[in-house]
Formats: sequence, C-alpha cells, structure tokens
Amino acid sequence: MQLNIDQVLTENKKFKTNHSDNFDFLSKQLENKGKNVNNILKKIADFQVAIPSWALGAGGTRFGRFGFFGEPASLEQKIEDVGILHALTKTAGAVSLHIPWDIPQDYNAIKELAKANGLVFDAVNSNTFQDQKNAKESYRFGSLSNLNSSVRDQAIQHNIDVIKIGNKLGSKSLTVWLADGANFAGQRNFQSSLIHTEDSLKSIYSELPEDWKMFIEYKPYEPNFYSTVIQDWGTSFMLANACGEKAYTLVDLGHHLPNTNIEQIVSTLMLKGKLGGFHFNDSKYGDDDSTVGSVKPYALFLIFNELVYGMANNSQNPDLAWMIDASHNIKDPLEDLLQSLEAIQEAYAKALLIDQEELKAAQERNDVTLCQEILQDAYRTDVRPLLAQARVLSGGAIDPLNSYRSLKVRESLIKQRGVNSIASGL
Ligand code: AOS
Ligand code: ZN
Ligand code: ZN
Repeated sequence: MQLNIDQVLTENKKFKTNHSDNFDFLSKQLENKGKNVNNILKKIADFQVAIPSWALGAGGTRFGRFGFFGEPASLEQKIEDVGILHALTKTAGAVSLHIPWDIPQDYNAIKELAKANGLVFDAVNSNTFQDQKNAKESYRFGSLSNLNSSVRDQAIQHNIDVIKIGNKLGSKSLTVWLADGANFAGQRNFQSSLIHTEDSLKSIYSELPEDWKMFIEYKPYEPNFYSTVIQDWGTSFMLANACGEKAYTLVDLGHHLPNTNIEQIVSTLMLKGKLGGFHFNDSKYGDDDSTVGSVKPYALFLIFNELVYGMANNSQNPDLAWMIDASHNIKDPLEDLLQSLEAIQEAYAKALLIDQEELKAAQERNDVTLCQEILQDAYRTDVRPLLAQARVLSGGAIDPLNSYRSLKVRESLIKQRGVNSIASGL
C-alpha cells in the first residue's frame, strides 16, 4: 500500500489550528532570541535518515521473534513500508538493505518502486555473522578474522558480492559489522585476529568503486562475550586508516560500554575526518536497540551538538550517512520508527538552537555555568512545532503517529498481507 498526499493533507486539517498557534508562538520566541527560523526549518527538512530493512519486522536479527501482524514478506513490501514512513515524516528518504536478506529479484522493478516512494538506497550491509544455506564454510569461529583462509575468502567474497548488489541499486556505501571475537579467555590470539581482519578488510576495500565508502562498525561485546575483534572506535579508526581514504568509522549508539562519552568520540572522529555514519538507537544497558531518544535524550542532544559543530567546522569530514539501527519484539515496528525519526529530528533541531558563538565566548572566559546554561536553554526548548512545520512545508504530516493510527495503516497492511506474514529474511 502507498499513502497518498491527499490522505495526509486531509489528516492535517484536524491539527492545523493547534499547530499554527504553537508554531507562531515558538517562532516569535526564537526570533526574539535572534534565530533564523527559516534556516532552521530548511536544515530540518533536508535531514534524511535511512530506515534499515531489518527494523520493519519484529525482532529476528539477534534474538527470538514474536512476529507483529502484517509484516512485509518481501523486499517490495519493505520498500512500501519505508514509503509509508516517508510519506508521513518526509524524513525517511532512504532505505538500508541487508544481504542476503534483501537480494532483489528484479533490479529495475525495485529501483522503480523505490523511486515511486521517494526513496534512495543508502549503505548496504553484509552478513558474515550467520551461516548461509549451502555455504561451504562456517562462521562459527569468525569470518574476516578466521584462522582458516578459506573461511576468510568466503567472507571477503560475500562482501564483494554485496558491493555489486548495492552498486546495481545506486548505493554508495558498504557497512561491515563483524560478530568476530572470542567467548572465552585464551580462545583466540588477539594479534592474529586483528591482522587477519585488517588484511580481509583491505581485500574488500580494494574492490570498492571509486565513489563508494566503506563503514566499519565497532562493538565491545555480543555475540562474543569475552572479546570482539573490532571492539571500539579506536580499533575501527585504525582499520579505516589502514584501508584508505574511503574507509570510515561508523558509530552505533548502542555499541558502547555504559557511560562512554559518545559525543567526544564523535567530535574526535570528525576532527580527523573519519566519521562515516551513524546507527541511531537508544539503550539502558548495552546494544538494546531501543527507540531513539527514549532513555537518554540529553546524551543524544549532546551528540548532536558535536555533529552540528562538526558539520559546520570540519570540512575534512564527508557528509554523514544517517541510519536507524533497531529491532524490536513487541511494538508495531512502523510506530517505533516514527517515534525514532521524531526523536532524531528533535535532538538535531535543539542542537541547531545552540548559539555556537556565544558558547565559544563563554568557554574562552571559562564561564562554566553559562556554558551549561547555553546548552540547557536549547535543550529545554520544545521544538516539536518546528519539526511539524518542516514536515508541512514538505507535504508531510503534522502529527505522523496520530495520522498513522487514524489512517489505520497497520489494519490495511494486515488486510493486505495477512496476520501471519513474517518479515522476509529475518
Ligand atoms: C549489530 O549489533 C550491528 O548493530 C549491526 O549494525 C546490525 O544490527 C545488524 O547488521 C543487523 O542484524
Ligand atoms: Zn548497528
Ligand atoms: Zn548493534
């Protein structure tokens, strides 16, 4: 199913008066503070986030599945789902595919469908954390880091195949996340694991088209609980440097030990021109993949402060790939993604309100209190009317979640796909 603009506009009528009041009030406040509201609206509208194909079904990437009704049973249906998100939010203009879960049958048809939904293909993701049907070698003891060169070769070849698939769709980047590591102390030699991983990544890198990037994810633990080969940003950064200028570190918010200062990592990577992209999610403990902004919204805001600063000051760092990475068992996945998109935009908009000049001056005077106040004043502003206005200007919904429910999208999807449809691939 596809949502048409008329449905969205009709919905908007319900919220129009209330929205105008809120927006007028906020714009006046911001303009009194010397902010250029139109500039901010434009930045918000331009900010597009890729939806991962694996977030459209319930669970199933790393844990058990308790399927949700009307899940997309094919790549086509996944694209339709992202189209629905984009029609409502005008923020989800891209999709990130996972291979082999999402291998297209008919490339032209898939490209046409994406185009009709206003979507482009963001990073393609390889999968060497599961054994594939009929595969010759097993990844039980690792993929790119495996001691056995035939296993490494198979994993390298898979990544090269993923690049080829992505290239046919117009993707411009490959994301590599490795589950490789050790569950027990003494199980693996750290140095040989790292050397093999670096060599394997270099082999993949050498097959990267000229205008492509390679993103290297890091993660401290899970599924291996004693050690992960690419455990932290430093290791990812080192490997990216070893590969070359088209290789970058990818920060997944859930991939840090508790209380890690992620905003500082972001800042350091941008200074060095090596931050490639983001996987947004939130967490209480580890890689929980919770709804973005649902647990630590202030931390997300601090991260966006560094991103906004970096985007304005670090021309050495390329444009970033913004992606959500989440997977849930119990919530309507589309509702969750609507909430996540809103939270990302909210943190971004608040960060845009920070007066960077004033902050710099306060830092130079060592006025610690004022530095904090500047951040907190921006954070405490309710920017939701700005987000709604940016959507209205782009033809989206004033209140995406509300409209998703009153347009009975899930009900229609269930009617079309059935109660028991299970997201393909997962
Ligand atoms: C896994 O923890 C990583 O975050 C991956 O980016 C992603 O979740 C995975 O590739 C999907 O299964
Ligand atoms: Zn991730
Ligand atoms: Zn993860």
